[in-house]
Formats: sequence, C-alpha cells, structure tokens
Amino acid sequence: MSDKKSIKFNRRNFLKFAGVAGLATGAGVMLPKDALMARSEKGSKGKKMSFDVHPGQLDDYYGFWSGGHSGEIRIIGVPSMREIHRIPVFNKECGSGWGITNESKKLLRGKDAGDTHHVHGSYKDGVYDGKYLFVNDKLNNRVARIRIDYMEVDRILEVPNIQGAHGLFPQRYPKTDWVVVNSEFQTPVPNNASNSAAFNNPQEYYGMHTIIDAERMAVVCQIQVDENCDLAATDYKGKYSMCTSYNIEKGVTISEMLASDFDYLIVFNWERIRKAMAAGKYKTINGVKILDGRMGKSDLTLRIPVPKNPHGVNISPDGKYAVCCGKVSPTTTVVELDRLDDAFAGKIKPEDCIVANPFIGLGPLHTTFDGRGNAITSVFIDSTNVKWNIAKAIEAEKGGEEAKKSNPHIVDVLDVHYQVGHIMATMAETKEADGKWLVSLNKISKDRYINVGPLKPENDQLSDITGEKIRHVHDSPTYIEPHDCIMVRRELIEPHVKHRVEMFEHPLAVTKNSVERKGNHVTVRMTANAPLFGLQEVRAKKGDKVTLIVTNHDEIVDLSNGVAISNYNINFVLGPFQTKSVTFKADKEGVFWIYCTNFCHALHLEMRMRFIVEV
Ligand code: K7E
Ligand code: CA
Repeated sequence: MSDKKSIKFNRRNFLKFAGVAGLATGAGVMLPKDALMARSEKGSKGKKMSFDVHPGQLDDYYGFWSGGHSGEIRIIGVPSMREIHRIPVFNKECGSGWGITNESKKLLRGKDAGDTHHVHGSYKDGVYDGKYLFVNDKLNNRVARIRIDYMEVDRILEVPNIQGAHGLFPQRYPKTDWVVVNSEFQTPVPNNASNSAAFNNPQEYYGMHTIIDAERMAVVCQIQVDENCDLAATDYKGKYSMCTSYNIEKGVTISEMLASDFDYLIVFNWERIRKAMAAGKYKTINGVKILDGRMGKSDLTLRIPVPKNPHGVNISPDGKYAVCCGKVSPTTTVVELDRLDDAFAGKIKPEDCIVANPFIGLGPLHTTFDGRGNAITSVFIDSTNVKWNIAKAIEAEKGGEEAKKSNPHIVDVLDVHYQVGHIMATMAETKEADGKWLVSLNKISKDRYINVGPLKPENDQLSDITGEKIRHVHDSPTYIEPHDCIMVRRELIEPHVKHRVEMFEHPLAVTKNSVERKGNHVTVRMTANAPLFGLQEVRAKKGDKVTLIVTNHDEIVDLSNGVAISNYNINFVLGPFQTKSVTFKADKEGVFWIYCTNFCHALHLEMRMRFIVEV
C-alpha cells in the first residue's frame, strides 16, 4: 500500500459537484421531441418504445431479479415489469412447498433464510446459453444453481472459509465452466477453535475469491487475499476475473474501512491460478484448496488502485473496459483490460491500466451499458442515472484536468426516485447489449405508491434508452428487496423452458398407489390426478414416522395439484409430472383431511382424503 503517490484521482475535489448539480437540474430541459427521435437508434423508427404489453401478448425479455433478504429470485417480464413468477431459493415458500418437501430440505440443509444479491446466467461465447442461473447467498455463504428448463434450484453449494458471499459472476468465455464468488467480509482462516488466536487480531482476517466448478457445483479453489472482496466480474476472454475491495485497511469499524484514500480492483489471473493448482501450490483448509493471492506473496493477483471504497465493477460489452464505481469518490475508474497482460508481466504498473477517471456524481454504485459506447451509472446519493460516453471520458483524460473540467463525457442525467442501487440495461452483461431498456433498482420508494405501512416496496424504474436522452417510462414496485437483475432476450430462454418435468428423473416417481409399513415407519406412495388423489385414506398410529410421496399424473399444461395436511403444517404443490415427498411424525391423533390447495378442477374442493391417526 505504498504507491499512494502514483494515484492522481485524490486531487479531485468536491467543487466539481457544482458542475454536475447543474446538469442534474437541467435534466428537466428536454430536447425538442423531433430531435430526440431523430437521434434514437434503429428499432424505434421514430416511435417511442412502448412498455405496454397488451392482453395475450408476451414480454420481450425475461428479467431475473434477485430478491435480497427475501432469499428468492423473481422473474419479471420486461418491458411490462409484471412479476410473472418467483423461484424460491434460500427461503421457505409455501406457494410451492420449498423448504417443506424432503427434496428442497435436502438442498437447504436446515437453512431457510437467505440474502440473494447477484443473479447471472450461464454463458457461451459471451451470451447466455439458457442453461443455468447462479445466485449468491450473502447470509449463509452459499451459491445456488437454478436449472432454466424447470426454473427450479437443483444445487446449493455451501462455500467454506468465507463470510458475506457477495459478488458473483460466471465465466463468459468460451463457456461457463467456472463461477466466481467473493467474500465481502474478512474472517480468520480457518475460522474455528484451531485458529482462535486470530479472533482478536483483524490483521489475521482474510478475504477470498472462490472459484466454483459450474457443472459439479464444487469449489475448485480459493484465492486468499488480505482485502475484502466485494463485487465480481469476469472478462470476455476467459483470462481474468476481478473484485473490488473497499476494505484494504482490514478495518473492523466504518472509520477504519474509510482510512485510506484508495482501495483496489483486484484482478485474478486464471492461467496462473491453473498453473499454481497443477504445481500443488496450495494449502487445504476445510477440504478446499487455498492459493495465496496476498500482495507481495503472489503473482496470481494484480492490484489496481481505485478511489475510494469502490463498489460495482462491470465490463463493457465490447470486452474492452472494466468500470469501477467510486462510491465514496464521485468518479468511476475505467480500466483497459488489454493492458492487464503487460501489467501482470511487470511491463507496466498496475495503475497504468487506468485510462480514465471521469466525474459522475455523488455515490456512484453500479454501471451498465447500451452497447453503443455509452455507460450508465447509478448514483446513490444524487439519486440519478448518469449516462456517459466511455470514449469521450478517455479522450478527456488525455487532455488533463482542463479538458475534464466541463465533463464532456456526460450525455444525460436522469433523476430517479429514490436512492438507486443496481442499474441494468437489456442484455448489458453480454456482448449483445442492445441498448433498449434500462432498469434502475431504487432502494427507496417513499411517496411513489399508496402507503402500505412502515415497510414500503422498492421502486424499479424502467427507462427507454434508445435515444440520446434516457426517457423514464414506468414505475414498478417490487417486494423487499432485489439488488440486481439481468434482462435476457426472450428467445434465449423460452425454448429451453419446459411445461412439465421428466417424471422419472425423480427416483421415487409414483405409478402405483401403496402404503407400506416397516416397523414404525409408514411410507405412502400416491398419485394425484385432478380431482382425485390415488388413495382415499391413509392410516398411521400415533408416534409413527410417515413419508408421503406424491406424483402428479396430470399432463395438462399448468394443471398443478397441491397437497396439504390439515393441522400438520404440511403444504406443497406439484406441477405436471412432478414428484415431491415429505417426512413427518404423526404426533397428533384424530382425523385430518388431506386436501388439494391449488385449484385444479370443478371438483377441486372435493379433492380430499382422510389421514387417520389412531391411538
Ligand atoms: Cu450494490 Cu449486494 Cu450488488 Cu446491493 S450490492 S446495491
Ligand atoms: Ca477503504
């Protein structure tokens, strides 16, 4: 941390805000409509893009929204912004029975609270391949994989040796073999009694950049660093992954974490990581291979100084630049990725990879792209979306402070309501960024909706970005609290999504109804075919262990059956051909109705049977 002198951005001072404050208020001064339309790109054909999706029509994009501390993922149709579906992930969810069935409990392993921040799709050659989604759990340090064909979680990996699993990004090229996840919180490694001397010594707390095998959903290795690892990105060449760090100070209080004027963008060199693994240059802790990525001890990592407590890092769709948001600095830092090879080789200094430090506004957090050379950055304190031109920012940087004074890179500033976190444009995390729609995920909705009490929804604002100006078109409330989203062209997802599962993928799929007793364990195998359960009654003795396995034999699209057992707190839903099971103790005697919860038939209410627990 000795190269402070080489960092030029600290000279920037807050007087510059005056310039952008003017721009922000000027956002109300619209260009003449004709001029605006004349500038808009092909596709809009002089017409405003409409977010209306009329009855019977479908949205153009699948939006995958993380659900924050709700622990789930939501599917939002874009541009209508309708919530179309929820995928339970780290939470308990009675609509489907997630966290209630044996199948989901096996994945959750007793942890049904979570905190999802970053959802991304699996890639092939820089574009989504429609196979998987991956999402982090910051609460319990997990990564879940969702198979897109069923839109269901099929694997959950608990990542050892980390806390605050935060930034997550899949490999983009040539395809997603690896997924990286960062640990935002530094901890002792290992964080247990064998290392208790470190508990009271924050200098012995470390961050980890974890590499996960996407198919096996197993940890490949972890790269240990002194810093914390916040947001994550991968390049478009399959050579580098990176993380922003805001706590290079190893602070444990806010003031300590803010002590330095700069922190780092840490870049991880995948070729060197593979070589180090092959050469056995690791230690194994909790079953995981840990490589040393600490400064001065490693050639696996490169540290690019960025100001100050940076947050998001996003890669431009042309693969050329990483844009780091300053958060506490009113700037972004633009890193030219083609310079990384030389920096790793020691031919240039890490800071020589920086090609611009444009002024953006107060509290820049995340950046997205329109695929036409512009970046759009979310600015938390100002509550704005700032559109700026990357080439102009780089050009102005060459001209020095004088050229930068007038902020020639800034194209437009849109006020949003209020306090934006992530920002995302359609297809922006792919090389096919199409610059059509922008979503601003605002943390605070305040007065935008009817009052629903102390806990209010978030406010996701949709804007048309086909023209030069950002045109805000729609407000959409979302339940607490998505952090991030991706918006994927419909045709990349829809052909992969199935209406019904393969019945015999589930090893216990039921074709014949039966009740079997082994000692005090009663196993019930049952079909469901609206409006009939395969059995009319099931008997058990008080104290028995009961396993109920049900398969839905209705092949009709969208014909789901629910299975609920009165007074037994059991409730789950089966889509066409799905099999789910529950195991519980028959600890209450009496007659209990098992009934269908999911309206299935004119005789849905009659779709019920008795569960008789004898004494
Ligand atoms: Cu900025 Cu967790 Cu992506 Cu929240 S993080 S906003
Ligand atoms: Ca810091």
